[in-house]
Amino acid sequence: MPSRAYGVTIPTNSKYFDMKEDTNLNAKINQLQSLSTSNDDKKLTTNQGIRINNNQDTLKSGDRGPSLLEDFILREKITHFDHERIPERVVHARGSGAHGTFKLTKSLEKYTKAKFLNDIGKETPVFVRFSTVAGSRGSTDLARDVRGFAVKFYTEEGNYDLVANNMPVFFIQDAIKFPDLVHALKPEPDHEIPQAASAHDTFWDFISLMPESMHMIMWLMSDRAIPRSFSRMEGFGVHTFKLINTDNDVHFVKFHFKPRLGVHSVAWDEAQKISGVDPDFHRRDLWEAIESGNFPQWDFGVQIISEENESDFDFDLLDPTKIVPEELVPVEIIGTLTLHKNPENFFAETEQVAFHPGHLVPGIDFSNDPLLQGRLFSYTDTQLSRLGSPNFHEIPINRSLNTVHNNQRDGHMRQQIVKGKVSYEPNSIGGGCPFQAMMSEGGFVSQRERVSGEKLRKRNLGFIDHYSQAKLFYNSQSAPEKAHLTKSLVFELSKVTIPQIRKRLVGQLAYINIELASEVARKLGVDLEKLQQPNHSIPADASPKDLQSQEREPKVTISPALSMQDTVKNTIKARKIGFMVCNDAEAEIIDDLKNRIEGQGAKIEIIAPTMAAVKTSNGNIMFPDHSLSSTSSVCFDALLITCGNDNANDFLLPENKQLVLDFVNEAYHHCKALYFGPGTRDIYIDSHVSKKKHEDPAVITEGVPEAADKFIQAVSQHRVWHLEIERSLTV
Ligand code: HDD
Repeated sequence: MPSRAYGVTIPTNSKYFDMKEDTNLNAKINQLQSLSTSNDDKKLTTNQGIRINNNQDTLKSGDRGPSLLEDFILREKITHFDHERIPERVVHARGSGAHGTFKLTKSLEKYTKAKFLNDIGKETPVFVRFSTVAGSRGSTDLARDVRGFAVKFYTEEGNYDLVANNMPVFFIQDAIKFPDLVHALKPEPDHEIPQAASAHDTFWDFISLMPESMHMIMWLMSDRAIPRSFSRMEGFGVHTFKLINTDNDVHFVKFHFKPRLGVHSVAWDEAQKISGVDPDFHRRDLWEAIESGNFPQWDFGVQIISEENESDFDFDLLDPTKIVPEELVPVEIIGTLTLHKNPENFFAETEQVAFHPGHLVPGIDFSNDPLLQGRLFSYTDTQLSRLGSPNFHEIPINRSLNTVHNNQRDGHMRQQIVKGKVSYEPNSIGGGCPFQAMMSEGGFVSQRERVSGEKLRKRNLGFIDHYSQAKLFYNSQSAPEKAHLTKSLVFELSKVTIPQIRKRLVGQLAYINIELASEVARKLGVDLEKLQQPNHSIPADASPKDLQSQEREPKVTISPALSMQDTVKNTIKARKIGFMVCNDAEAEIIDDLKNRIEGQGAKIEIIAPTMAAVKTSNGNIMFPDHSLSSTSSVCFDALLITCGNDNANDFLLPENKQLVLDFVNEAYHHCKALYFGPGTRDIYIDSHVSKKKHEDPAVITEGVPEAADKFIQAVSQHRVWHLEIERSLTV
């Protein structure tokens, strides 16, 4: 039915309404739909359901006032508005979510009784929220930061949350240090600067005194911290968890999400510019990908380790600053995660969703990782202050599909109306209900584990090798990745104002790789030779025997799985390609390129000199998506440019030419694929591209054989990072 607002009729076949037609319903989405409402074709009411006749004028004494206190419509509206904010998350405040489904493709029944991991083909509804960590709710998506990757599985046995990140390790080994880490990372408390950035004194002060962070710092300084999109990031459960089967056998497990589109990142210079041009870059990408049917997908995988093999590694499995290299324990793919539906309402779903690593189902259990153990306290606690009530599980997005039956009662904003007199156990009045479930009925039973030991605050010596895996990560990177990592360390530390902190950090780098440390030292003006670095990783009371135990030879020194260079590069699906077009451009070429590229799942957006319609060579009219001044090359994965003949080339007009050259030059320096179509010779000649000295597979000019295929191939490779230096020398 068409809807009307102020005389404007919005046709029901518009995109807006199309996206509301769900072809991807699942049990959770059905549940949410039964709780949602729409204002279409409805009369305006107060919160008490009374129809409102005039929502534009306050009730006044005479038409020039004063306003009357009795105006309950005004009071209700303003009171509600005054209270419509809730505290943002203390970390991970900036986030974007989507609904989807997890489909099991390989049974894990041998290892776990968790039903959603048993029957091949089983589909479990999920809600996933991606986030940055440091910035506040309105901060940029492109901050250099870890990304949260929190997945709520609405299983038939209750909610299971995998509260993961896009990096497989963490900064600290013990939860007791989390508030210190976060205080150091967040804007400094005196002036609340900087927003969403780790490049400041307090963060690096803390890190330079925290050698256990060095492995995570390698990840954070790599391009993994500036992903191209959420759909091109890996996800990791970080901790070692346990799987338990029906015979109560225990296996350790590490969880992985591997993106079908590969792991790809933008350049740091690009990230900073995107933060200005489109701070919602990742959120927009996720939303648009789902709306256009390019559903983001990940393979879900596990690394399984038997209890007997727990001590086989040169690190402790409980240490969250360590990975289990895939070369030692391969990742077995057991299912697919697909995100296919955007939320209907950001606040109701993405903002109010409450994750918790302690939301478990039978068949999955915690390990004794001290970081995980502390998290188990923190997440419920934070929801109480953020969502304001112990009834946060009743908020629609948090409701389990399994109905909830217990004796918990009352509290702020209680929704469920539980019948009867009984809210205690044991009882006879209620016939003993609700009954405890036996293990065979799906009752959760914690894994039986023998524990003994003195009560003490001490770290196990198996946790004190802080550098081997930092080295493993650095050594596994390709040359361009190493260069980016070095540059970002220089960038971050150049923002540190206290020389002592910079020196301390360079000293830490020297334990990882001396060339890396020397290069960073040189650019910071630190004299590496003069640094006398205490090894902070060794506890003051460690004995010589302890020190020896640190020097265990790592079994793996290079891991190809850690380099983004070795990722998936066979698709242009969901890529966003800018097509710069002006009047008289050859229609045939535009149509051909557009059809081919869009046929492979990428999206073309037309950029014209202005927002005025463009008339192509055959007289057809094209409506631009952007004008030269309303977008930027950093919003696109690649550029195509085509114009009319040189005499009538709008791109060469004085008001446009510099903007066009900026577009082309910037895309070139960010190592993107460029296609120069007919009429672009002058632009090519005047741009930095023409100064290149060698063949460049990602610069395609009209007329070369199979130009379109070559362009598509170049886009699928993401970037020509190996040509970055050559491309920057052409300035
Ligand atoms: Fe955490 C949020 C992931 C350690 C305390 N965390 C939060 C979110 C993610 C993670 C993805 C956002 C969830 C959402 O989208 O709502 N956190 C991690 C990972 C960690 C980790 C992978 C280490 C392996 N976190 C960690 C520790 C503590 C916390 C050690 C405290 C002791 N985390 C929180 C929190 C948050 C949170 C304060 C803020 C908002 C929330 O929980 O719901 O409780």
